[in-house]
Amino acid sequence: MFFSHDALNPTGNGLDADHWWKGAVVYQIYPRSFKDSNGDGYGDLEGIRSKLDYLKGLGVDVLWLSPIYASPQADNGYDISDYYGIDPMFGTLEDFDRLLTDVHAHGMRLVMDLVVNHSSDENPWFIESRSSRQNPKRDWYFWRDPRPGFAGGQQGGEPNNWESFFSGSAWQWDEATGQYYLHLFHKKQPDLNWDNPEVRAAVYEMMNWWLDRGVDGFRMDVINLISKNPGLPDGEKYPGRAWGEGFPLFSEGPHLHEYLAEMRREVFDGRDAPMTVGETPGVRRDNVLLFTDPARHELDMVFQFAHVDLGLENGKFRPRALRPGELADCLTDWQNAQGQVGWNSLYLDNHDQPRAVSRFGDEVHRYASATALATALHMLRGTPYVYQGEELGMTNGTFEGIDDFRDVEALRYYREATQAGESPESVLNGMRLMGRDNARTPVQWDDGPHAGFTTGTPWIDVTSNYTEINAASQVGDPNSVYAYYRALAQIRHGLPVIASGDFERIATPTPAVFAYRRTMGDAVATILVNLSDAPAPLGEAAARVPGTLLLSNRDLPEENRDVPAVLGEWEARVYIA
Ligand code: ISL
Repeated sequence: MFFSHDALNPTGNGLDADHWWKGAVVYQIYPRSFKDSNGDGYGDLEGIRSKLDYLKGLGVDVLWLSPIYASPQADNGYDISDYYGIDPMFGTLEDFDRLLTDVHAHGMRLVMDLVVNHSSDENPWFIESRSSRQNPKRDWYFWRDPRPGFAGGQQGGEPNNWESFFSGSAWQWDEATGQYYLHLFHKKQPDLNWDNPEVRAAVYEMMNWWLDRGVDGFRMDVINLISKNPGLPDGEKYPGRAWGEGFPLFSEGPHLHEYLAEMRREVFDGRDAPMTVGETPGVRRDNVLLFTDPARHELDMVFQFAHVDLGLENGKFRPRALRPGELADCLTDWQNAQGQVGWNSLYLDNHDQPRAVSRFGDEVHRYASATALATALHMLRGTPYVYQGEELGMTNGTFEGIDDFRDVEALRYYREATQAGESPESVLNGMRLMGRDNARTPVQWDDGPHAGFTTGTPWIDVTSNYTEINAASQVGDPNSVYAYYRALAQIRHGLPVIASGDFERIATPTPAVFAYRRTMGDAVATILVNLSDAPAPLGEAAARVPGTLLLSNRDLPEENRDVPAVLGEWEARVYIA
């Protein structure tokens, strides 16, 4: 790589304390797969604490932890049975406090996952709610009688035709009290009824408790789903489909923004600028500023899904190849939707997505494509998120057969698709491409047993390429994916134009090139990335790039640092003026 530190501003990126999160790089930790300290095969809080120097060295500012609360782990912790407790798999509340203190001592912040669209069915709130129809918490969840003319539990008796995200009906029959309850995800994840003010008060109390303990903000799971259309009507029915289209009836419901503004007042106002990021799958572009316009006092930023959902028209596990330029066009549309008013969360990888280098990049040109994608993403306007292992260029997992998969979504899909007659091998292929387990294999720390993740037996197998791809071999290597991510973080910290400048797409002769400009006053950064494995001409764009080379994923001798006529395969360059 080439990186010229000289262009960086020694006094930082110019953001004030209230907007610190705009200049930050967030690192997502999926704790069960990050680092195991006690040999039980699951990552834990002490494991995270042992890697804080590594994370600080990478240049990240914020750690977001996927859920560590007490949980039966039906959906790996996104099913919470005690919002005030740590799951024993991860440690204790004392371990948590120690971790938080150490994170702060390293000059980093810690953000918790907030999962309050639903709880676990083992949460005392739900246990009470389910205990009788008269229970004071009955209305904390959605309980409904069977559809008229049907017996409870009979097929067709579900109160409406909504489908669960993990397939099958979104309703579960409960024999004891003779009603169904709603679960948009797994049946062990009953949806909380946000229209009940007691529910909202209980959630805000819990959030305040964690903030008082010292956490620095929340990532809010499926927060666009918390207000359902009253009456829970049937969704539109399409021929040949078993379930109706429930999504428009439970996403961005009538009270969503009222609740988010209320949460802001009850939890965040008057504090020291905690960070808030909503996970908002399926939110329409035209509506995004309703969440992120600062004047509305709701959220700092949201995760949109359009780019990770590209090519999935035939179903999540039946992806088609993307057209050249499709990813860049989509990212551009969302930059423009946020404009100068809103703020983006920039991500390609997370714990629900296959590895970006395998999906959008090219494992043959692994270093080049991982760094090209990272350049394209991290130089955009918004806050960049790095998912554990992404900074090493970790790839999709190696799953030979069904026994190698762990994810509840994938296992259920396999059962249903094979029962419907699809060949097991073709179902498995879809899972290898798109399954969430791809992101959940252990972080590859070194080339020792189980990649240094655990001294025991890991809960999910390490990917077989760990002897080649691992942190130990990359940290000291100036030409590693890790070193490149560190440079990207330094640029965000040291260049106001990257931290908060405007965005403008630059036209190029081929769709393979993603070219754009960031501007702020007189400062201009120009980003040129070839997102393909073939050389690509820059055309007229090459003549209009001011300044000098700041960063490239190629090791360029001085005579090759001017803007070229053609970008090589997966070549990335950033110029600064
Ligand atoms: O990965 C998905 C299924 O294909 C997404 O639809 C995902 O379920 C959606 O993005 C919501 O994700 C979040 O909430 C889920 C949890 O399983 C995911 O891990 C979490 O990120 C339910 O809490």
